[in-house]
Amino acid sequence: MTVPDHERAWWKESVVYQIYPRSFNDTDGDGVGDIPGVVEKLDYLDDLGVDVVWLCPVYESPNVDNGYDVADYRAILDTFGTMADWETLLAGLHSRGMKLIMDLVVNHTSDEHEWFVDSRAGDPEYEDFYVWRDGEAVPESEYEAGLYDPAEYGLPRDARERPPNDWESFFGGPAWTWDEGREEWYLHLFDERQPDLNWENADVREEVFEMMEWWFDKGIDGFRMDVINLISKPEGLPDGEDDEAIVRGADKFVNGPRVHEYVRAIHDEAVPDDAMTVGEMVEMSVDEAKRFLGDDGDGMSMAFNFDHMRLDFGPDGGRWSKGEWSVRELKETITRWQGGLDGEGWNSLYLNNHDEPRMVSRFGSEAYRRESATLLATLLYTLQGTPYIYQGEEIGMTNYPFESLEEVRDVDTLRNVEELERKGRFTSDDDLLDLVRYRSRDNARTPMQWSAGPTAGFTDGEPWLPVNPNKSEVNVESARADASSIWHYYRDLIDLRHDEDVLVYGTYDLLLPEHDRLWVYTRTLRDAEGCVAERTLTVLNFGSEAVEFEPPTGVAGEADEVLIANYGEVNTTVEAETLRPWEARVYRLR
Ligand code: TEU
Repeated sequence: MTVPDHERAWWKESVVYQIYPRSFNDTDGDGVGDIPGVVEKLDYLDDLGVDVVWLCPVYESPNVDNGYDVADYRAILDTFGTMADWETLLAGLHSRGMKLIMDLVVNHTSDEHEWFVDSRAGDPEYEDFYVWRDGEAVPESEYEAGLYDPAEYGLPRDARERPPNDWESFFGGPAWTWDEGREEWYLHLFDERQPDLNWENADVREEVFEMMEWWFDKGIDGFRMDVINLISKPEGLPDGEDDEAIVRGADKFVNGPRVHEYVRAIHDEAVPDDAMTVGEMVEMSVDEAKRFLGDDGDGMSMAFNFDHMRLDFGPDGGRWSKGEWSVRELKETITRWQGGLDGEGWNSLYLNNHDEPRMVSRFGSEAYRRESATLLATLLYTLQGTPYIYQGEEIGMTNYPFESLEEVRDVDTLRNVEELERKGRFTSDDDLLDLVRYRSRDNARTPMQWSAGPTAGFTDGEPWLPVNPNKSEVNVESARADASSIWHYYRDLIDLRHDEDVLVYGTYDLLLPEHDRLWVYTRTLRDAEGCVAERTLTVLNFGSEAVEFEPPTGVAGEADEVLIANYGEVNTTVEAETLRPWEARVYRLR
């Protein structure tokens, strides 16, 4: 056995499929996906070969942020179905040998959660469940000099008060909202209808642990933990100091002083040993991530980091401007995480999700849709870590050609664009729409394309977001009928991953680091004596032009088998060759 038992884990050997239920499959014709819709597609998921489903929030919610604003953690949203439907889903997954992880959103709740309703009303039991503070008085002179505008904080004209600190919300504008009733401000790192819980309060922690145990008792296999490294806020809530921070104040509330204590307590108190947890980690470095993961960490199985999602941020460093990314940078970033966590943690491998544009449109090429989608997949499935498929990725779905802001539902897009318009950032409507088409989270949220039918087979009603006009070309039905499709390539990659320990556990080593188009690396498993037991080579031509590949020493002339390739039959020896646009190959080395 090349991989020691203590290093093995079911979640390392799994492929995860992420479902955004609102957009997956609608069975009752209201235009919104539902849980019976997921149940209907269980055989589909099984055929694809995935092991785990991550279900985005399905809890009771007013849907200001599509379920990331939870009003009741133990109830299923009506639109999505009933608890009985959810139980059918879990049983259906388990009977097919698949597992289910749920979304844990506990940095904040909805303002409709009864804890907040009671907190707002000043009920002594819940008073302290959220982060309430007095504001800062503003001298009349500042108002007169035009340096202070109460309207900016939604306050009446005669107000002379600003929020307790200068933190900003991820969705634009101040992270504080004034509450008339309590005459205090409350903190919200996201929308004003998503107040942040006060983790300093032991009762809050206890409530969260109990709720998690309740779901584990129902039989779930793990949690994806939403923005989990934001839960600890520093004492005194100091102003932000870093002008380059992703939002003002992030240098203070990211990885706050008690974050490890809390995350460890979550795992000690509420997570069974064999469960899987994946933390969504905003602004996380490799070294910080190690403290959450691995044998000496806080108990978390793996982490999503955002480093590669920042490469195309604009010149001002922000998400809501557009910059250029390069293959070199992407390579360097991923390589840093591959090397950094090897033996000390575990990576989550993803290039898109419900918050990010579609990976083909962003990192690949819509003109070479099949080739680039399969190349990107080859990358994800031959790196160390657990690969995640975001619904529709397996058929190469692309961004949506938004024609107007009216087609957008996403609170993040709408609020941020409003804020940028206020600051006069756009030169024209086209300029604005360009950015929306590039960045909006709704790119990922348009309905899943099952067929070429009128609503892509998603619903019998009016879909809540428009269906991508490319549905006649890009859909599950036609992809499954075509043996050379992206869908079939995914299935082959997933099989390969299940068959080859080296692709799961092997160490990653980058070759040709200076090359600005080719991404070439080996994965190596060693036996107990340290001798190479298994080795693979991945060669990717990351671009739309043909490129000469000169194999480096050590791999030239090697190989006896091609494990997978996205242009069909290729030479089984590694030799100098011209690689075609977006060509990807994986060899087994001798
Ligand atoms: O996302 C947190 C997050 O930091 C981003 O990916 C976010 O979408 C973006 O930066 C917006 O500023 C998580 C969820 O995945 C997202 O859907 C939620 O909106 C957010 O938390 C709040 O719960």
